[in-house]
Amino acid sequence: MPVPARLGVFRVLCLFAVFEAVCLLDTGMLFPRESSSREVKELNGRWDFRADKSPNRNQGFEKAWYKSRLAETGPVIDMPVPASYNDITQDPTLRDFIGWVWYEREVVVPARWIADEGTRVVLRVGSAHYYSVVWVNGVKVTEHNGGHLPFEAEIGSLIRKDPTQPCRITIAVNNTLTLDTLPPGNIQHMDDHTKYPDGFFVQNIYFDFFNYAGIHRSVLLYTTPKAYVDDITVVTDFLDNTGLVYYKVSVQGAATATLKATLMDKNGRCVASSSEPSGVLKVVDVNLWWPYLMHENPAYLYSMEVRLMATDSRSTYEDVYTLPVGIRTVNVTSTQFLINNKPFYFHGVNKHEDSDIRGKGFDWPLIVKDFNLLKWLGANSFRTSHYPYAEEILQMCDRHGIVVIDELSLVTSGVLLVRRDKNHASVVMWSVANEPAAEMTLIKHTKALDPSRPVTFITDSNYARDRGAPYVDVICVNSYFSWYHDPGHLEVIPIQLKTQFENWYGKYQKPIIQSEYGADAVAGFHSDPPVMFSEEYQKAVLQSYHNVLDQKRKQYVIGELIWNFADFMTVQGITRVVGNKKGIFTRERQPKAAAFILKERYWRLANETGRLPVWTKYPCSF
Ligand code: BDP
Repeated sequence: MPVPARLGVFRVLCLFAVFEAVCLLDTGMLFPRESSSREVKELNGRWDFRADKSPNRNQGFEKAWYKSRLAETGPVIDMPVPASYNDITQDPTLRDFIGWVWYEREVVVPARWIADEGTRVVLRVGSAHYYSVVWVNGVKVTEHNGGHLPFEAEIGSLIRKDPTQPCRITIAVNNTLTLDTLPPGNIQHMDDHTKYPDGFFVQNIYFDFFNYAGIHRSVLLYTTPKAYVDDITVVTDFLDNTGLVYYKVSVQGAATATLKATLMDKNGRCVASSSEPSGVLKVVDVNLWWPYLMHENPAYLYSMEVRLMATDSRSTYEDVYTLPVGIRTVNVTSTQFLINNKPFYFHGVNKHEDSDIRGKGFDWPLIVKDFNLLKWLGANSFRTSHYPYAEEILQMCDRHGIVVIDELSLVTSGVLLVRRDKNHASVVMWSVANEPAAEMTLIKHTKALDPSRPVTFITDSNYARDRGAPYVDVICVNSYFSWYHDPGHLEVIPIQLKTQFENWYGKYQKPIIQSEYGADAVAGFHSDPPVMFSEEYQKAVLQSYHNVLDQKRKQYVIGELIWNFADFMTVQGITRVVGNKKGIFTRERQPKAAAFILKERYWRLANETGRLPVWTKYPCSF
C-alpha cells in the first residue's frame, strides 16, 4: 500500500476521536428527505414581492408589512422562488437594489399535519442572501445572518393556534454588505449635490461576483414525528476487503429511544446492521466510493436507514431517515493526495452558482447540464469557490463521483458548513478561505471540527504571504501570469509558474494544487497571433500552464482547477466585459476553444492516472 504505515495506524487510532469532534456540533442539519415517517412540501414557485424603496429602506418594519397580506400595504409583483430577484424585471433600480425586499405567500397545510400534535412541522429556507427575517401569520419565527446556508424554524404550534387561518409566510431579505458581513462590503454615501442626486449611495464590494440577492434555494415545509432522528454522523474507513462505517445518531424529542441502523447496498440488500446509537458497521466485500474516471465502478453509494422508536405518555413515535453513504478514505502525504490509498490528481474546475435570469437561484436543468458538461470535459473535481453550494449539488457529486473542495467563509458558517456537509463522500477537503488576510484561526478551528478531512486555504502566487501555510495539509495557489501580471506576455508563464511551485514546495514540502489560473476570452473574439480577450489567448495561457503542470505533477503538484468553468456576472467596471469572461464555457454553457483543449487534456490525464469505466471509453457519446 502506498500510504505510509505510520499514517494508517494514526488514522485508525484517531477515528473515534474524529468522530467525537464532528458530533460535538450542536443540533443536526439533516437534508429534508421523505420517508414513511416524514413528508416534504416544496413552496417554490410564484411569491408576492415588494422592494422597500423608502429613503431609509425601513418602511416595511415601521409599517409592519408582515402583519397583513403584503398586497394590502402596497403594490406587489410576481417573483419566482428560488431565484435572485435582480435580473427578473426590466427595472435597473431592482437589479442594483440595496436594502430590504419582502416576499410572501400563503400555503395550504395538510389537515393531518395540524391535527396530529405528534407531528413537528418545520419551515426551512435553503438559503437567502444576505440577512433574513421570517414571519408566519405575522409572528416572527426566525432570523438568519448570511447567505449560502439553510435555516429553519418549527412552526407547528403556531399554525395549530387557528387551523382555519391560511398559513401566510413572509420573508424579508436584506442584501446590504458591511465590513462585518461575509463576503464583506461597505456603503458609501455621496453627499455632493453638484455631482449626485439626493440620497445617492453605492454598495462597494470586495469580491469578483455580482451581489445577487433574494431567496436562492428552495423553501420547504417538512414534518418529522415529535421524537426524531436529529443528526447522523458517519466517518468511513476500510481494512483489506472490509468497509467500516463509524456512525453516531442523535435523537431529539425523547429521553429514551430504540434505534436500528441498517446499511443497504445498491440493490437494497442489508449488508450490516446495529441496534446501538453509535458504533461501527462492517461491510464484507466492500464496494468503495471512487471518483469519476478513477475506477470502472465509481461513486458507489450505500444507504443507511436509521429507524427510531420512542414512546411517551401519549403516543409511540417511529421515525425513519435514510442517508446515502460512500465508503472511502482520504490521506495526504508530502507529495500526494490519496483516495482509498491511491494517488488522486485533481483535474477539474472552479465554479460559481451563476446563470442568466436566475442569478444565484437554484435550478435543476442548469445543475444537470453542468454535470453533463463536467463529465464531457473529463473533469473529476471542483472547488465550491467562494461559498457553500446547494446541498443538491453535493448530492450530485456523491452520485457521480465528482470530488469537491468545499469552501467556507468564516468561523460560524464554518461550523454550519461542516455540520451540513460532513457526510458527503465527495467532499474530500475543506477550504477555509480564498486569498484571506487572517486564516490561522479558521484553519485550526476547521481541523478541530473535522479531523477526518484535510484542510487547505487558497493563497496567491506570493509565497511570502504564508501565514496559514504551516497549518494546512495542502497548499492551493491561484496565479494569473500573463494576465494580471505582465499582461500580454505569454512568454513569462513557464519561468514564473516554475518559480511559484518551487518556492512553495521548497518552503513547506506540502502537495500543491494550482487552484486558479486562466484568462478572459470573449466568445467569438479571435486573434492570431493571440491578444488578450481573444479565444486564442485563453488557449495559449492554458497550454503554457499545462506544460509546467506536466513537469511538476510528477513531483508534488496534485491538481489543477481552471478559473472558471463558465463566464459569470460581476459588478460593472472597466476590467469586466458584461461580467468575468474567464469561463471555458460561456454563461449559456457553450464551449469556447479552450474547453476543447481542456477536454483533450483531462481525458488524457484520466487515461494515465485512472481506470476508465467501460461506458466512458468514448467520451463523445455524452
Ligand atoms: C481570483 C479570485 C476570483 C476572481 C479571479 C479573477 O479568487 O474570485 O474572479 O481572481 O480575477 O483571484 O478572474
